[in-house]
Amino acid sequence: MQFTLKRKIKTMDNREIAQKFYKVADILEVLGQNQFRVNAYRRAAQTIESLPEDINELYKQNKLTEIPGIGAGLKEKIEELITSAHSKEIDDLEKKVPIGVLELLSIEGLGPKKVKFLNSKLHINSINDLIKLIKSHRLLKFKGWGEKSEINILQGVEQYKKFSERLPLGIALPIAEELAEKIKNIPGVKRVEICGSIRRRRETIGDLDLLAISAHPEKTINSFVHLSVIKQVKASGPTKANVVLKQGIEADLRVIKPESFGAAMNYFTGSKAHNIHIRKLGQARNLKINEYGVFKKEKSGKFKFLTGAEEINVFKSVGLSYIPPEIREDEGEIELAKQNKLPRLIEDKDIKGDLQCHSEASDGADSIEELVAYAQKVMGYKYLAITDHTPSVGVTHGLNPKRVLEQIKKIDRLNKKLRNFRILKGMEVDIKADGQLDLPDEILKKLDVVIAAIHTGFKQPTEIMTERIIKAIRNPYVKILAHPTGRIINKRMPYNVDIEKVILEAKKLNKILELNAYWNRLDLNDVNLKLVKKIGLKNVINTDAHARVELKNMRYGVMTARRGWVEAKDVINAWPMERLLKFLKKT
Ligand code: DGT
Ligand code: CA
Ligand code: CA
Ligand code: ZN
Repeated sequence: MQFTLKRKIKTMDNREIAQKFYKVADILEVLGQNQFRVNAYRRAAQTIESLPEDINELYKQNKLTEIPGIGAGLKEKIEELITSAHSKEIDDLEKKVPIGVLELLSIEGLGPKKVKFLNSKLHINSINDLIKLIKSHRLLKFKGWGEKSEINILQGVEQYKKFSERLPLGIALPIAEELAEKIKNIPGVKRVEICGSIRRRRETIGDLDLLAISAHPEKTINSFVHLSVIKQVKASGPTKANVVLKQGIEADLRVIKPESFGAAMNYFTGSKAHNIHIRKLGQARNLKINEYGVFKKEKSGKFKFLTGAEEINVFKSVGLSYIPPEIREDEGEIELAKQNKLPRLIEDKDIKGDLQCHSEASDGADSIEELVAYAQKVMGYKYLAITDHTPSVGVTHGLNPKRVLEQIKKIDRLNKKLRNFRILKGMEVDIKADGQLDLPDEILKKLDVVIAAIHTGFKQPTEIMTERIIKAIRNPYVKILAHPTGRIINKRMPYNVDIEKVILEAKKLNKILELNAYWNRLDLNDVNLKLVKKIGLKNVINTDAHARVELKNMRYGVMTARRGWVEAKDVINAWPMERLLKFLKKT
């Protein structure tokens, strides 16, 4: 018998190719190239990012040009990237614009035109150059730049620095999951768990904390630090290592003895405040609790090992019921666990449908049929609301009344053919600057679910913005306010809105504030969700998917809901459809 050894060539996956294309679009834009070409790259990147299939498979089946927006030129680039991880033309482009210049694009308020000006006229090549320039006030000599721009740029720089320290959960979690898989494949490894802020599902992540059980700790650490995803090894010992990953985030791996694994999981999951509180409860019972286990202080003064293999026993040792990681923040969970009164947090399997997604009728990538098939077969849902945009949302090809009526007919037709599933007729109607809705009431009243949302005029002062939103949700047909604060994690602050006032008003009107599950929105956040819970308002968790695969973002919504102490009974899309429809009619 003969074995052939195939050398593994590094190829790029969907996400990596999409990122490359986004970068090319930025470079072309800074170079002042044809906007059409810039858009082609950016659209291709978006499409590839949300493709349900592995682009490497499409390549093998010679189907790349079947991807919307991929012509011969882009196909060639993708082929080069897949087969060699490089493309001559892209490499050359990257040499023309230093990485520091592209970084300037991440600063709010600095678009490609301004960056091009700063780079070509003033030789600004990095954020540090930019700060020096502002401090010298040389910029004031140029037309179009004033003291206001100086202040804005400095604020933008501060914000960018703050943002770049932590990764959004939606980026960090897939990285951690892939890394954990790789560690599991190291010979001798028996178990791997992701702990730290990721396990608590915080919306941004500082570093990854991984724990493992292994038959050969030292060998395992040695294999770990040699994984191809690791860029730099900062520290490495016989049972632990601290590394920097290719994606820029740090990771700690600790190999733990099986008898201590549960205690270590508890310790390294945190939060620190929660840990300190648990340890104090232990002290009151003469127990020492640390990452090795729970120990009892004996009369001799020595400590005797009691337990450590199972995490739940750490809680039991201090008289608590098991506390889910998402709420371990020392914000009252320990007191409730003592009385066995913790909320029953919502789970993925509780979700029965999704009430916000976009079809190709507006700016989505897929047809209603494709979205529905995915919702039914992959997500296991009973219903899906199609909620396309309305015309006043600039580039989304929003639906005017005539097209809404056509879409309603289409959905009625599709529903006749479906079994055990219903498509709900919806719209995400834009709230204009004055609080008016972008569709007339006689159209809205024909829909099963109307969602209102802000898409423009983000800079209004608090009072005006708050009134604008409240005016919109007073419309009797509007049931849900989408992404209520408008924040984009690590990119855009919430708009100026008195969200507490909106929450109180929603309560009066019996309207619902969405928890938007799109990975970089998570809006409402955990803090606001707790406020919603406190005043007894219901929730809805929607993905706002613009392609069928994005329906999978639901898990980030559920994670955030759990952090906000949300229970399934309060989430309207965790209800059976009949109850949901009754509720929507009544509000
Ligand atoms: P991050 O990485 O900033 O997103 O947040 P964490 O929570 O993952 O924090 P990290 O990586 O510094 O530490 C992981 C866990 O280890 C943390 O959640 C609790 C535990 N821990 C770290 N330092 C201390 C400490 O000084 N005391 C106690 N009790 N626990 C600690
Ligand atoms: Ca961490
Ligand atoms: Ca850490
Ligand atoms: Zn959209």
